[in-house]
Amino acid sequence: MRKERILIVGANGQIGSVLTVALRNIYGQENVVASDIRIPQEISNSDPFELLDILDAQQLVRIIRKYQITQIYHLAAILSAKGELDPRHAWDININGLFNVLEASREYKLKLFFPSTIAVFGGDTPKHNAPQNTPLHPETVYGISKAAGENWCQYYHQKFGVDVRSLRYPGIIGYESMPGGGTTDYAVEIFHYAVKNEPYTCFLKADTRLPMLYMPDAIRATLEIMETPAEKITVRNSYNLAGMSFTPAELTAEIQKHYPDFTVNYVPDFRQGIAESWAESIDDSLARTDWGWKHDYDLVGMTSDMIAHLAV
Ligand code: AKB
Repeated sequence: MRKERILIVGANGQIGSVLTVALRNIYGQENVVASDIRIPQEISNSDPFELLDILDAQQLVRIIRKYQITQIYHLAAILSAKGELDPRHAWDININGLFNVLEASREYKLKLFFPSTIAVFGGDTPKHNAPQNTPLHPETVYGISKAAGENWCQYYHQKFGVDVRSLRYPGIIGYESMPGGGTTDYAVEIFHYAVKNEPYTCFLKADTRLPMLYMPDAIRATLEIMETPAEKITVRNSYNLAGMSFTPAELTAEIQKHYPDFTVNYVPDFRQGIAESWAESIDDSLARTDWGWKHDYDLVGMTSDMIAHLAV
């Protein structure tokens, strides 16, 4: 059995920073190389770390060779809201960055994890229980790039045998790290205001229902799909993945069980339109059948765990 040496691209991000710790616990600190375009704030816990702009294919290959990498978790991306502010840049990072990773995976026979998103769905996707296989007409540059990325992953698997696995993440909520540039970010920010007993201004309308997943479930799903025997993976573009769905009003009501005086006011901005183009809930039955996916956290469990960790 070959020893796994893992490279995480985008290791400073919301998911990357938590996934790096989880992978190091499994494979050993020295076997999990964190990389990002910026040096992490907590440099003491970050070794081994390499600076990497994912558009720099030569640097990527240098790192792969230096550490004899066997797996890549490619988490670097520009998310939905930020992508709309500079579509060309978002396309460049999300697509050309992926190309560099796919090419390296082909050449060095690496196993690859590619995160996709519920943003691949568009206004013509069924709102409830969005199916695994449905026409994808995304309405953001982020969604367009991820839908294209899913197809490129499937192509590299079919043409070149690259062992690529992918999940369509819903909004991810966690206490360890902050999201950046997404439409579901409110569901993390709101907790940081609640525990300080400060009012929160939400950029989505109170009744905007979106699919969400708690970080421990997201990390476990990621580890599980990567450990599943290849013959059980029947989807090589990206698996639907679900945990819970709620509105800002429902989340506020749940938080108010812990902080009765907590208040939220609603000032929707351009992110409202993005949210309305996405499905409200997701059918992830194929992930459950193929590799045994099962979420642990619902709205009640996630809320009390978030507060338990964030409250001082
Ligand atoms: C976003 O809001 O852009 C992301 C996502 C759902 O992929 N959190």
